[in-house]
Amino acid sequence: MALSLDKYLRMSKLPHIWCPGCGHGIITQAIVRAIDELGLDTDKTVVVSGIGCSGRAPGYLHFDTLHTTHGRAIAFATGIKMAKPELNVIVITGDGDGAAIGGNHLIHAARRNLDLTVICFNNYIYGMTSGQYSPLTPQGSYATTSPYGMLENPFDLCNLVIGAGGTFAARSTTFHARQLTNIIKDAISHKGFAFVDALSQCPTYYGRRNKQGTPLAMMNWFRDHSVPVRTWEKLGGEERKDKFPVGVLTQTSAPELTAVYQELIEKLQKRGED
Ligand SMILES: Cc1ncc(C[n+]2csc(CCOP(=O)(O)OP(=O)(O)O)c2C)c(N)n1
Ligand code: SF4
Ligand SMILES: [Mg+2]
Repeated sequence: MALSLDKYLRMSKLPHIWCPGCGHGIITQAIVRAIDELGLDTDKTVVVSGIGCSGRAPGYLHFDTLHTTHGRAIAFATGIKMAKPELNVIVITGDGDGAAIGGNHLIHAARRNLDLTVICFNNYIYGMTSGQYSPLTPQGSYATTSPYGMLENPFDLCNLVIGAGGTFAARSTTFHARQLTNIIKDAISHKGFAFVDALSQCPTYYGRRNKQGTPLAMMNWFRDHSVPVRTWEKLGGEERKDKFPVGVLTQTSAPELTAVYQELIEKLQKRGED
């Protein structure tokens, strides 16, 4: 379906500065399509980012947007949502921004079940600063800071969010653009903390250093290593090796922070304690 570009994009900011073949534009498009298909009011939708190539996305989006400091997008988004719960607040973060320097904000927003939609543009690497490893870099992968292969275990960010109390967690990739759009729609519609691990290719740093070939080859790698979540649940340990699940991993219901906070305000006002 054709999108009204003027409605959603700041045309004066184009052309974008992402490298040719970067996956971040595909995820940005999926976000715009999700917003369009849900019919969200653009004046009631705020997009917040930290710093990184991922953090460039809100600059191109024609909403109220905040480009905040590295790792602090969720902190700013928390303030917006607590002050104006009626707004749709979407956070765009990177694997470095959201899992390293901003990891603490992520787990606490999940614990609070605050009604945010957090989309992690996960390219397994610090793209903007030329390819250092992140907490999501797969073990054995090469980065400027892991020239002999990454020694550490990566986080599974969906499982981390679920463990911390988030009530929606899902994963998709730039190969699965239609699925990604649907998942983002579900995440935005979810009442509570919603997290989307959106795998993205960084051909310039991750792909080149790990000899993954063209951007298309990187997307085909996502196709060949992903398993729909229902199939994943039936696989044994050995069958899961080198694979990852895509789809909605969890969606549960629990009290949401702004709603609980509003209830408290009303209760205290009734008692005359405002
Ligand atoms: C406080 C602070 N520390 C470090 C940096 C440098 N820095 C900018 S972007 C970035 C990492 C970006 O990686 P990621 O979040 O994965 O986003 P990507 O560029 O891969 O999309 C870092 C370390 C900064 N801008 N501010
Ligand atoms: S460095 Fe990587 S993440 Fe950044 S714009 Fe280029 S391809 Fe995309
Ligand atoms: Mg990154």
